Amino acid sequence: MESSLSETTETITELDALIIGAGFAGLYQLHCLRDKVGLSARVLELGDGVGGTWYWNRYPGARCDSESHAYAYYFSSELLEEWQWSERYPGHAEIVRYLNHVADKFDLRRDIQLGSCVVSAHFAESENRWIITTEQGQRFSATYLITAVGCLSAANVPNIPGLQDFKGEWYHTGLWPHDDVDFKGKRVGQIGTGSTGIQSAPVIAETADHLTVFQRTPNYSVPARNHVLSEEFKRHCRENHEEIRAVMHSTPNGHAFTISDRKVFDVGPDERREIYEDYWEDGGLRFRSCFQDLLADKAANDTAAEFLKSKIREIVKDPQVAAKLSNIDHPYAAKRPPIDTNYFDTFNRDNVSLVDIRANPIERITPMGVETSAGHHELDIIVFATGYDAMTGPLLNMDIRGRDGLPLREAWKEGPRTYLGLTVSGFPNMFTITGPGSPSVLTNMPVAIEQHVEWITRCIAHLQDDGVKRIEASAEAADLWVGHVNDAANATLLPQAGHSWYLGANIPGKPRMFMPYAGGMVRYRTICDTVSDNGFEGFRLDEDAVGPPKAVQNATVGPFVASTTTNATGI
Ligand code: N01
Repeated sequence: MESSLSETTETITELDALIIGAGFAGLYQLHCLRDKVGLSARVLELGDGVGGTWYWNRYPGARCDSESHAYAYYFSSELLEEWQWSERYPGHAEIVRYLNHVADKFDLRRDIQLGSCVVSAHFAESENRWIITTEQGQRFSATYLITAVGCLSAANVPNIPGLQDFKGEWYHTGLWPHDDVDFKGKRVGQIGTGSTGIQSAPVIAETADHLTVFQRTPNYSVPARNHVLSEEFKRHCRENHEEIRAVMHSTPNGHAFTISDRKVFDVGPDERREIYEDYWEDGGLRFRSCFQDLLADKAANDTAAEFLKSKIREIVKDPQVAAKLSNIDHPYAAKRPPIDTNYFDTFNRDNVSLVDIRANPIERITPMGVETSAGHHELDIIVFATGYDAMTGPLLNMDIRGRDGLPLREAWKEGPRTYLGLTVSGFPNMFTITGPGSPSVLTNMPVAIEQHVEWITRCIAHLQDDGVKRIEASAEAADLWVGHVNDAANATLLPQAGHSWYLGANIPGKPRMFMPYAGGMVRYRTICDTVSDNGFEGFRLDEDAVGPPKAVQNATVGPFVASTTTNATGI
């Protein structure tokens, strides 16, 4: 039931469920809670349109690295049969069109409030409700609070001295203006060479007078080999979506391709090189499916790393530039590996230069450009492709307080602690879609999102049916889960990229802790199902504890984790 209560001076809107964010996660959560469970629900969205990450990430070259036929909701056959993607990888504008289509098709807009920035959410224990306030001065009271804020939505603009005095224009890729930025005739500096920078540099270079790429950490990249989809492939997807979904649900990363059982040293050097060549030609994230032990065995990984470095040296004509680009210090795919369209080729252009800021760090931004320890670069535009305060940033940027007024920031001062990545001890009736401790960014995101949303929906429906007023993860369950998340990461090479955002290492002062769950989507789904099938193990329902969570205790990490995380990927 939704109602507005007039208080002395202010109005508070009462809801069953309040959802923060109108991206893939928030839209589906609204549909499930409103149309399947029958709750009054509302989405508050900061942007002026739906789309979440894709509403903001409109930077040049922004395109999803998941293949389009897998980067979609699979809960509705009708939707799968009526929507057709145009290219192998969907561009940001096409994804925004898709999400708008979903919002219309399921009549979601009437319960989405755009332009609404949530500043606080406090649990009022005496009322057993969440009180949510927005920057615009609105107040809401809800039984359930669901955060659908995305993992990569808190832009990280590095604190480089002098930025405020820069006389040119500057942009962060994750907050790209909706009016196009014109690079024509401009000297552009791009800071950052992660997945985003690798997508944007080739496109910026096409129109800029000059592009200077400031590289701190060189990166691997595999060609995306994007192309327009044939009518035959589109028909295949429409007619076989059950089978495609079955593959996506059987793989650790939620993609629509399977991973070879073969290990790197099962084959000799010549055959291995041929295999790498074939997958390089095929392109995209599939490259990592060629062997199953690339993220489990450093010696195996070294062979892929050397292959990819040799490709950089082949493509880039200037040996000094090639050396800077291929001087990569981490195992392949231990940081989220990018895919690209002409990234390394871009450095063969006359109007592109590479500056190694590992050797010569940026000292400050001046009114006219960027000063490194080796000299000054005059610029008209600076593009920060410097990433995000990932996973925890979007949650901690709101003032969320649980039982006894405990701030989430305090509860997580030594790093995020969740149970299943979906709930936090001390924060009753709150759910975090793709929260830290969930597989999320190590998977094809829509698959993880559908699973999270459906589990939360099942949980809330159970509470409603049984008249349970409050659910809260026990501290013991959260401890077990955090331990399991660490064990799963440590069974892989992922923590060996010491500067990765997976560890929070990109944000000064952020606690170092491997945040996503690296045990694979299949294992994760099984654990979540076991937890709910056993009456929500590890939770307190009202005052009664159900536990301890045997599903987690039994989820040992071993060869399964090592082999199945080989192809962990992000969005
Ligand atoms: O951010 P990043 P991103 N001075 O953090 C550099 C997803 N995604 O936006 O490595 C100088 O990976 C930083 O250097 P270093 C995907 O999950 C998906 O590229 O810290 N440089 C690095 O080079 C991805 O992983 C898609 O040494 C600084 C870069 O900036 C995630 O988003 C597309 C700096 C940041 O790389 C984030 O990717 C794009 C500083 N102070 C992204 N601070 C699709 O699938 C940071 N850097 C569409």
